[in-house]
Amino acid sequence: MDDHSREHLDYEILAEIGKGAYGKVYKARESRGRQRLVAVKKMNVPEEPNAGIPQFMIREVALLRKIETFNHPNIVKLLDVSAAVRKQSLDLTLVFEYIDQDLSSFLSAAPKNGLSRDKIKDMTRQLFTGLDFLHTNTVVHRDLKPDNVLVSSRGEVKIADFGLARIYTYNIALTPCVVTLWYRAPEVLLCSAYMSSVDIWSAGCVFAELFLLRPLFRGYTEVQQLQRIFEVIGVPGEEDWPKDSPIHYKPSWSSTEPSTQLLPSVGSEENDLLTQCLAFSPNHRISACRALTHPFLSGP
Ligand code: 0RS
Repeated sequence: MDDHSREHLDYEILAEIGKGAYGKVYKARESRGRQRLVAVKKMNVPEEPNAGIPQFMIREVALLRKIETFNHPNIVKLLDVSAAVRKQSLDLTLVFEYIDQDLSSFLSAAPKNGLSRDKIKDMTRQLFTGLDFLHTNTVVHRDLKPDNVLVSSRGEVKIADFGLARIYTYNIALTPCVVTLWYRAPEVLLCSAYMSSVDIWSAGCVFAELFLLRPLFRGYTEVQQLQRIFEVIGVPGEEDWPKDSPIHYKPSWSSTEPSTQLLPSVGSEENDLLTQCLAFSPNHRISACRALTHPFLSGP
């Protein structure tokens, strides 16, 4: 974690751009050298006095740095990591390249008649390429959404805010902020075991949003979120319900008939890919790697 062979980046904070379970993110400028814009993420982990840096933190940061060595175009670039031990806590600072826009601002600024099919294809392909890379490296994002998908001025799509899941879990009880449920996979809403397929669900929701320019499933409680989902994909059979969920299956949910096409206004290739991303059972959901070979994404 501490790297004596290299100078840590000096930067000047310009503005706070985000706040959450992760701590705070600031827009900043390098003080020396190229004076690039950077995103500085400051995290604070409570610590047992004299316990040192927790093992999980070392592991997660080591994985982030390993991932950085691949220099993947669809992953936000990590420039520097530093840690400082305070009296009762540990301050972790990560410095990333700064990307001009997040996807939610990009979508708000999109033409009202929608994005072109080619633009959607290009952005979705980049999103799945980034996810495939993360999953190949055993990283599950867990909270993919338009706020942490960044869009550069050159049209590059880059995934941010991943790989520190355990540090976040540590902080989550301490952050009273509202978290969005809109991109959450059913198994997460049902408190069942989960894996990389949760990101495919989220990516499917983002994919649909590129067409709709509004979120596909907008629930304000876990139950309401599941209802919004079942209205569109149908109610799963009892055999698909996770056995380990504390929420029991209610056959009465199956009152509504699901739509035959998830997005009635778009083509069959797009709907087919979306259906495979939004399969209720994680085992039936397409992988990022397979999604890239789907006719909608593999074509010209
Ligand atoms: C909700 C409307 C506002 O370059 C932004 C960046 C931005 C970054 C960047 C680079 C690397 C992060 C950000 C990052 C790190 C947690 C994060 C959580 C969410 C997003 C990024 C995270 N909408 C959101 C904030 N916002 C304005 C619109 C911007 C705009 C440009 N460039 N972050 N956020 N990692 N950790």
